[in-house]
Amino acid sequence: MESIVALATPPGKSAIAVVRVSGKAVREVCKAVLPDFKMEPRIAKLVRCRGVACNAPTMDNLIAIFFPAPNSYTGEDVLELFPHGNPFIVRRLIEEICKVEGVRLAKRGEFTERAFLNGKMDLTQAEAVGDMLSASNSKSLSNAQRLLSGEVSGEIKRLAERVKEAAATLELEVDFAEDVGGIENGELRIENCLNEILQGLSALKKRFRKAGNELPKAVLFGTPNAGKSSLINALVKEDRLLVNEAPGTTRDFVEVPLHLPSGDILLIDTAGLADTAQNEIDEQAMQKSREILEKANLKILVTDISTPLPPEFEKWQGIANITVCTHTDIKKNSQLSTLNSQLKFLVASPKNEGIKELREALDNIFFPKEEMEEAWITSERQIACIKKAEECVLRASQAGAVELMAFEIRDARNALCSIIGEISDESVLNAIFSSYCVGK
Ligand SMILES: Nc1nc2c(ncn2[C@@H]2O[C@H](COP(=O)(O)OP(=O)(O)OP(=O)(O)O)[C@@H](O)[C@H]2O)c(=O)[nH]1
Ligand SMILES: [Mg+2]
Repeated sequence: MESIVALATPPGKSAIAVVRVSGKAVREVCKAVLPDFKMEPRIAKLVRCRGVACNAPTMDNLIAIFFPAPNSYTGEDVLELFPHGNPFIVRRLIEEICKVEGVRLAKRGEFTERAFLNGKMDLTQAEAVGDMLSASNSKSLSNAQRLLSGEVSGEIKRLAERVKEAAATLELEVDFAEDVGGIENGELRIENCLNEILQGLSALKKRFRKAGNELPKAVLFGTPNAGKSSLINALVKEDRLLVNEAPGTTRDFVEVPLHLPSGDILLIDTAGLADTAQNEIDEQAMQKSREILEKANLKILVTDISTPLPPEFEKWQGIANITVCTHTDIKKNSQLSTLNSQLKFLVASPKNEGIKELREALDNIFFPKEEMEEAWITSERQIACIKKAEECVLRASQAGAVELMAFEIRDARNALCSIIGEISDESVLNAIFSSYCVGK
């Protein structure tokens, strides 16, 4: 098998970059580009990297770590190099490495694919690597770690084992039936066994939660000049958005990431809404605001409490999840008592008043602190296999003929084994690993 090389960090300038090499040619690579490297296993060494092509004695001084097979990420010899994060150095380094015979650029996810093929992890764990890279809050991260540690694959293996036992029980029943000259299907002990498996599968099916690659959206809406953009600036602690005393400052909706203690969300600023539009652009801007509001995970009504409430206020409160009253530094208006929203916050954005409390509330709303009892399953592929296994077991339990039953049980086991990759076909592996980045 060819050896592979790739940049494991994002392209571009950075303090350091990480270049990974995996495969049999690692020793040759070291000879070619790191002439002074002694290749002591798992010890980071600062070494000279030779600039072969331009005849320079040194291209960079970098940190190198050698992980001999099988104790490496891929299970093969692995070399990890940490050059300066200069795209020119990185490109040259990779070019030099590719000149070594038997080395080529890695495909997307190929390091993890090799880890799977070499038995370093099963397929549910390999898929969890993707979750680890995309988790944007502490709960998804902790779930990805649980999947990576093999929590779900352990359960799948136990169920697959039960299905295997069911098949063995079925054989015994058949032998017994032949000995005593036939038994009623209803009397087969296998029924209990299948019911137990069905319960297990149905419980697993309920644990599906799509791993959201998109950040949850909180959309701010309200009248022009209510203080929506100022509020976002205060929340993200940066003058990120244009703020002005003239109404109608924000036209297009703008997305701003907000980093909360338990995870990231997107704040979306919108053009102010009014009963009637002043002109066509106004109308288009408001239409955009309404459209984006439809897609919100949380609708935040922003209202200037120092001015009379707008006529649409009651209607807006009906659709809002929380209400934020701005301008409380100017006048804490008696209108406050007419706000019936349970979730109501008072802020004065330019003075940063009430902002900390609102951040904490958003953190609790988006990332409630409930305990996670079981790791949830994030892969649609795994759920499809669980459903298939369930259908097979159901058909087995309803099959009259024993041969048919045995056939369905075998299919159920195959479906379970394909979840963890004990059975896998190339197209499934391609679909999984090609979604990863190069170098992972
Ligand atoms: N005193 C005070 N002024 C505020 C507060 N919030 C916003 N402002 C001011 O109100 C004006 C309008 O604020 P913006 O944040 O631009 O309001 P907006 O809702 O984004 O307005 P549009 O983009 O036009 O819809 C600016 O002059 C802000 O400085 C507040 O809590 N207290
Ligand atoms: Mg604005």
